[in-house]
Amino acid sequence: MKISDISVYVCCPDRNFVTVKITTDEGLYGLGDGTLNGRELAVASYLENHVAPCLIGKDARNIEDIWQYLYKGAYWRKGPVTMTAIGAIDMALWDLFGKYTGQPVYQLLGGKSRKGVKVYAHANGASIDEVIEQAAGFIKEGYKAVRLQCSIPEMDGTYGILGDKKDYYKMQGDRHLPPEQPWSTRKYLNFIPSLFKKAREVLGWDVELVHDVHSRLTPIEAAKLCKALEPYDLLFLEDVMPSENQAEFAGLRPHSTTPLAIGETYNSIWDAKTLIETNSIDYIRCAVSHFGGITPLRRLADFASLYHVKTSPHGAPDLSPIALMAHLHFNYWVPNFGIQEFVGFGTDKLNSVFDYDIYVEDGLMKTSDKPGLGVDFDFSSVEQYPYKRSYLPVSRLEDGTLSDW
Ligand code: CS2
Ligand code: MG
Repeated sequence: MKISDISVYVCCPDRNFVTVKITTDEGLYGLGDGTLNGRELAVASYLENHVAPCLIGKDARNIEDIWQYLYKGAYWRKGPVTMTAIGAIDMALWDLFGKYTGQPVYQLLGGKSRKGVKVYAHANGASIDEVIEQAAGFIKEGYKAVRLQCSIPEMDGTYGILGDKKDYYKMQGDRHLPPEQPWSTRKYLNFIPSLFKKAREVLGWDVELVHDVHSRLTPIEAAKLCKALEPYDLLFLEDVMPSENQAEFAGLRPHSTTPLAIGETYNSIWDAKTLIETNSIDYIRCAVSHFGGITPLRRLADFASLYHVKTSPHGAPDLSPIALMAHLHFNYWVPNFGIQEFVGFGTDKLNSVFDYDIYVEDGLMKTSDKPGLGVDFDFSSVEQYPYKRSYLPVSRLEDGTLSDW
C-alpha cells in the first residue's frame, strides 16, 4: 500500500481548518487534522512543501517509521507547526490502516477499555446565573461533567467565554487582526470562587466541575486560587499558570489538593516530562493534532500512567472533527483515560463539510464500528468556504501591558 498522493485542504466553515488527505496506489485515502489556530497556513505550507514530497512512494502501513522519519529525520525537532504537520500525517495513516484492515482505529490500538468516553461540556456566560443555567441544562441532558467560565464583572469580553459567540470573525474587525481583551488578576481572583460556590449550591455535588485559567497566574497567585477553590471539589483546574518552567508546578502541590490539568499547547513528551515525573499534575491534556498524532500520544499516556496521571485531550472548536474522532478512538482504548473535552456538535456549515460518526449518550461519547477514524470530508468546501485570516485574542492589563494569554 504505497502513498501516491498527499493533498492539503484549507477551508473555513465558520472557522479555519487544515485537512490532509493521503491517497494510496490501492485507491484508499486517510484523513488527518492539521489545524493550528491562527497559524493555519504555516502548517499547510510545511506539509505541502516539506513533508508531502518525501512521503510519496513510501509504504503507508509503516506508521512508526514515517513518524520517526518526520521527527528525527528533519533535524529541527518539535515546535507547534512541525508537530501539527506530523500529527496530521500520523492521523491520516492510522485512518488509512483502519480502512485497509477493515477495523476501527480503537480496535487496532488494543480494543475498547470502556463503554464510552466521558466528556465535559462547556457552560459559558456573561453572569453566574447564566453559566449555572447552562450547566444545569447539560446535566439534564445527561452530562456528568461541565466546565464553568464566566465574564468577570467590570472586565469586558473576558477570554474563555468567547467560544460561544458565533460572530468570531466580527470581533476581529475588518482587517481580521487579533482582538484585544482586558485582564485584571485581582478582579478575577476576587470573583471566581463565588462562581463555584453558587454552582455547588445550585447544581449539587454529583456533577464534576472544571475551570480553565488559560495560564494567566503567577505561581503564588495560582496557589491562592487552588486553595480558594478547594472547598468546591473541582475535577481539575486547567492551565493555572504558564509551564515553560515545569519545575514551578511542584511548588504548588503542598498548598492544595485541587487537581491540576495542563498540556493543550504541548507538542512533545519533553514538554510534560518533568511535570509528570515530579507528580505535579493529575491530567495531561495533549491533543492528537498538536502533539504529533496518535503514535506519540500512546507513548505519553503509557509514561503518564506510571505516575497516576490521566489523559484529558484538548477538545476546543479549533480542532477539527477529524481530531475529535481520533481522540474518541484513542480514549476508547487508553487505560488511564480521564475525561474528554467536548464543545458540542458545531455549526451547520461545519457539519456540512465534515461527516463524523459520534453521538453522546448519558454523558458518554460513542461511535459505531466504521473502519478507520469514521470521518469524511467534503473536498469542494475549499472553494465554497475559503480560508479567512483569523487570530486568537491578545490580553492586556488595565494599564496596557501585554499579559499572558
Ligand atoms: C481552551 C481552548 O478548550 C480549551 O481548553 O484553552 O479554547 C483554547 O483557547 C483554544 O483551543 C486555542 O486555540
Ligand atoms: Mg484550555
